[in-house]
Amino acid sequence: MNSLLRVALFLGLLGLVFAGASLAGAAIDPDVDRETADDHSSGGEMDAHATAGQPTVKGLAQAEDGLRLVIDDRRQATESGRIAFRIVDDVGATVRDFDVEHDRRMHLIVVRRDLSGFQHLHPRQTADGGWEVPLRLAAAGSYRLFADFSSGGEPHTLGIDLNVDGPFEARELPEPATTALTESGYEVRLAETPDEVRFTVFKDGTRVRDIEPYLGARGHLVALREGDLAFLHVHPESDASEGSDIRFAVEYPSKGTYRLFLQFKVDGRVHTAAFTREDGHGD
Ligand SMILES: [Cu+2]
Repeated sequence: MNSLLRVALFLGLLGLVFAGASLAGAAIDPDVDRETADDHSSGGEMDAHATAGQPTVKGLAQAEDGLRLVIDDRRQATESGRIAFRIVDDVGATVRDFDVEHDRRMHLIVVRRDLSGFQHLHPRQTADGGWEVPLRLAAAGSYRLFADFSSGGEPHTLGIDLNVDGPFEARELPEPATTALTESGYEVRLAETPDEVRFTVFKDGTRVRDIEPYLGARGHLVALREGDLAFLHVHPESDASEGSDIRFAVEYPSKGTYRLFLQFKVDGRVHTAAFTREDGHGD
């Protein structure tokens, strides 16, 4: 036997050993594969279940579902005290048709990214389909603007940032509390169940019962998640038989810290009460 043949035989044997090993492996692997596949599928089901059970959030994107929020002139927005913006479709054409939602066709929510300086505005539609409204941004910083509207029967909340130059000092988020005072001196108390947030209004220690309709409900609530300013789905409870309570269905999409901005109307004026809530019922 020459050395070349010996090498060839050795390689051949080596090949047989490997083939045998992989055959043995193949005989065992199907079980392993099946187990792995089972794991994956059950994991997938769990994920799908969790996703289906999770309330979705809005307002994290500037463009969604073929619609995009565009600020016409950023400099004008920060310097002239007036903002003009529009919703454009995927070919850049200005969307003109909006549905009435909460009594209006367009709601503009403005808040600095540290969750201070909340504003809720109702812009006027211009002849070209855009929107404009006076906007005063008193302090420097990065602001989040939410255009909340419905078009073609589909509700949308698009978010965009707007920066105001100048020295900026972030405001620390107030501690979680179940009582808040409006600038106008109304005290609002919050009570919460897993499905519902309930607000009761007091003035000088007396319960205020004559709350006027505001935006087609007993109040308006905006709930934002600290950290990414995710905009929560909130539904006013239509049942007004409770008299002075203002109720909403709120589902927290995750654990975390949230800022709730309640607006209600008394004596023809809109009042805002803000609450910090920690660790929603997300699980
Ligand atoms: Cu509004």
